[in-house]
Formats: sequence, C-alpha cells, structure tokens
Amino acid sequence: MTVPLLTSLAAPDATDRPDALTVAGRSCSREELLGAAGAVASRVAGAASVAVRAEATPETVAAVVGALLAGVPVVPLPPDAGPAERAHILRDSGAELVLGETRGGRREVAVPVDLRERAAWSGPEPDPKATAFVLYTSGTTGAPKGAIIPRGAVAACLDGLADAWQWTAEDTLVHGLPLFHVHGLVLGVLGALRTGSRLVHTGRPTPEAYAAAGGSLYFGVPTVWSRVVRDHTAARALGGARLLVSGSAALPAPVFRDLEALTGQRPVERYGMTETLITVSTRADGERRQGSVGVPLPGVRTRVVAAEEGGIGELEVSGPTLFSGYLGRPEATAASYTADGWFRTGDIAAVDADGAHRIVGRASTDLIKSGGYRIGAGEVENALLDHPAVSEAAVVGVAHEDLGQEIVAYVVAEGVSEQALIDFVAAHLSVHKRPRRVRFLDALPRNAMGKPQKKLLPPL
Ligand code: MLC
Ligand code: AMP
Repeated sequence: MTVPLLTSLAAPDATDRPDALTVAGRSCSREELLGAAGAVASRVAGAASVAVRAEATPETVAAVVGALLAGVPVVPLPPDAGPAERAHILRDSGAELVLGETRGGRREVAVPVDLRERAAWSGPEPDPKATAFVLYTSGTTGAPKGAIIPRGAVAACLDGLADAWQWTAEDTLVHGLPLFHVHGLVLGVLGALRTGSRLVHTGRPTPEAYAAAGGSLYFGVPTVWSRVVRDHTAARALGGARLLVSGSAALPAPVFRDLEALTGQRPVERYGMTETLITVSTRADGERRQGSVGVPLPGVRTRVVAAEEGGIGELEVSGPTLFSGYLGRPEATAASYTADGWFRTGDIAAVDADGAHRIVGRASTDLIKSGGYRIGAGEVENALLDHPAVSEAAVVGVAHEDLGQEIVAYVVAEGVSEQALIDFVAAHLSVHKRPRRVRFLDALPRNAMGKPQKKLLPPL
C-alpha cells in the first residue's frame, strides 16, 4: 500500500491539538483541517487539475490538502497576480476550478472552501508518480512555465529534510512565506503535515511576528533574516529556537554573522529550485559554515561541471526530488537535462573537500532573485513593452542590501512617469515582479546585430 503523502493527517491522534495549524492568526486542529479538506476533496475529485488562490489563510491549506487527498494536481495562483499572469497560469495549466474564490471568471468555476465543513474522504492514496503540483516559475525569457512536481518528489524531499534537520512532531515550525512557491507551500505547509509538527504561519514574515511565535524551527528567505538581525529584540527572542533555516537565495555573510551574534546559533542554509525541490542542505548535526549550503539530501546526487577538478562550474543534480518536466513544453524540458539525464540548475557552484557545496552565482543574469522570488528579466520586459508609452525595455537585477537583488528597468519611453511604469508592472504581472527603479534612456545600447547589450547599460 502507498504511504500517505500527508502522514500526520492519515491518523489524527493524541498529539492533535486545537492549534495544530495556525495561519495568519486563525487556528484549527488536524482533525478539523482533515474534515474541511475532505469536503473539498469530494467537490474536486475527478478534475484534471485545480487552481488555488494561495492567500495566506487556513482555507488555502484546506484547499491544497483537499485536492491532494483526491489526487487532483494543484496549481497555486499568487493572490496578487495581475490579469495577464493569472490568465496565463489558468490557460496554460488548463485548471478547470479555482478553489478559494466565490466568483467564477469567464472560463473557470469558483469553488468556495469552508473551514467549518466536515466530510470524511475515503479515496485510495494516489500513486507517487501522480502529479502533486504544477508550480509556475520564471525562465530567462517569456511567460512562466509550469513545473510538474510528482507526489513522490515531495515525499522524498520532505523525508530528506526531516532527516537532515531532525525535524519531528515535537517541533513547532514558524514562517510567514507565500503559499504559492516551494519554500512556503511544499516545505512550509506539507512539511509540517508530513512530519506532524505544529505550524504557525505568521501571515507576513516580519521580525516581530517571528519573535512572538515561540517556535523551534524557523524558515526564512535571506531578506527575512536580514530584517530580523536589524531588530535586535526580535533576533534575541529567537535564541531558544532549535534551528533557523535560510534558503531561496544566498544568505549574505554579515547576516549569517549577526544571526550568530544575536541568537547564539549559526543558521542552517539549504539550496533548491522549483524544478528540483530542495536537493542540498546543511545538516542539523553538521558543520554550519558561512557560505555553505551543505551536502546532498539522501538519494540526491550532484556534480559540478568545471574546467578543472575542484573548480567552479555549473551544478547538475539527479535524484528522487526532481520534477517530471514543464507542462506542455517538451523542448524546454529536454533542454533542461544533459544527454546523460542530469538536471542543469543554471547555478554556479563549488564543492569543498568535505563535500559541502557553495553556490557562487548564476549562469544567466536574466534570472533575477529579489526577496527570494525568482523573476525572469524577459517577462518584466514584455510587460513594460505592453505599455503604450514604452518602445524599448531592458531589465536587470542590481545588488541590493535588503532584497539581494532589486529589479531595475531601463526603458525608452515618451510621456510616462517612473511610478506609472512600476504600478503598471505590479498590476499586470504581480507586485513582487515590479521594477523598484526605472531609468529612462534615449536608446538601449545594442551590438552590430541590433541585440541589446545589458553589460553596456549606464550605471544607476
Ligand atoms: C508596494 N505594494 C504595492 C506596490 N508597491 N502594491 C501595488 N502596487 C505597487 N506598485 C505593496 C504590496 O502589495 C505589499 O502589500 C507591500 O506593498 C509590500 O510589498 P513589497 O515591498 O513587495 O514587499 P517586501 O517588503 O519587499 O517583501 C519582502 C519579502 C518578500 C521578503 C516579505 O519578498 C517575500 O515574501 N519573499 C519570499 C519569496 C519566496 O517565498 N521565495 C521562495 C521561492 S521557492 P501588503 O498589503 O501585502 O503588505 C525557492 C526554492 C527554494 O526559491 O530554494 O526555496
Ligand atoms: P526558485 O525556482 O524560485 O525556487 O529559485 C531557485 C533558485 O534560487 C536557484 O536556482 C538558486 O539560484 C537560488 N537559490 C535557492 N537557494 C539558494 C541558496 N541557499 N543559496 C543561493 N541561491 C539559492
């Protein structure tokens, strides 16, 4: 028999409690969650896939769990997605139902989710090869692609992390990350439901909320940790936690150092991608070295394709946590693998003599990481070009103390303000994809072939 993906829900027991799950201040027990999710499962059973408007609420968790119980692939929708991004995700995924909404659009059927409902779900556990999620993620150009994540990959990743972090039902996990990406949803929600740990989602990942939550295990993107260390009172309040985990982008050295000074413990860094889930992590009982993301999870293999042995090069990975391809894009899927079946991460890495991995950069500057979000330069450029006043656009990521990188747009445009263009992208795509600064040029620097030369853009 297949082991249930959400192990702790399979048999609610004596460890259940009224606040087993808290999201943005509202709590429920695992038994209540299972009842509400059961009602969702019976409504969506048989659908090819369902979209979930992924606001940080307990209803979102019930919607995701309900669809997973019924074996229906979940397509998380960023709640702030503008019309273009939302339409793309719904069209491209073919999701028929949108959970968590009460009003249907032209094509989709809205399905309400009610935490007070109770229904038992008795369907069989779906096959580990079945799709758990289709997660939309940006490439260097074009619209986001849907990464197909099998249930077995989720299970392998979460079991690997439970092993690496000694993560058990005794833990209380705290974070406030968005529920439409791997970090906040797969690790941050399903991880708690698989290990049986209590979950406190703080709604927003603010230092004050983290300090007040009293957890044993904390997740954050580097921007969250950089804000925590600026709030000394909040940082000191985390001193009693068992493990502070950072991921989704490189943790700056000063933030690592300040976290150790203020909390008395070094953070644990782990590395992953939407397409691979988490593949490499520092272990709770291993050495926590600044700049190191640790060792491969159980079953994961890595190799660095470098010019010389021990040198830096592109990181390639293989193993049970990998996606099964981009939805409807066989060429893009094929291009993401080497001929001998390794996934090309696009990240530049080095492996130390003791096997610890360091991520030192990205092969393409057109993939931007801002606040831990992955944003394709091409997608923002296309959005800007949709504005009638813009004739040319080039988007880059510029080093930024708080966000890691900030999105900066260089445009050729007539009669439009910087703020109007920022708001246009925020409304069209989603808020975190907006440029933080716009620079107006007479023309973009181009080479003899007419191709824009981002390296020749003037400094800010
Ligand atoms: C600002 N706002 C606007 C706006 N400008 N709204 C509309 N139009 C505009 N022009 C509003 C926003 O709606 C929001 O409102 C508020 O301003 C703050 O937005 P922000 O400035 O963008 O937030 P910021 O403070 O920069 O956010 C920092 C952050 C966030 C760390 C909280 O970047 C974040 O949550 N990052 C996590 C990303 C993540 O989970 N990545 C994991 C990917 S998976 P309001 O009302 O909402 O406050 C992965 C795999 C792995 O990478 O390895 O983990
Ligand atoms: P995403 O698809 O949003 O999950 O983004 C994946 C990318 O985030 C990876 O390809 C890396 O570039 C980056 N990333 C994730 N974790 C880390 C980390 N610990 N250190 C450096 N970069 C990271």
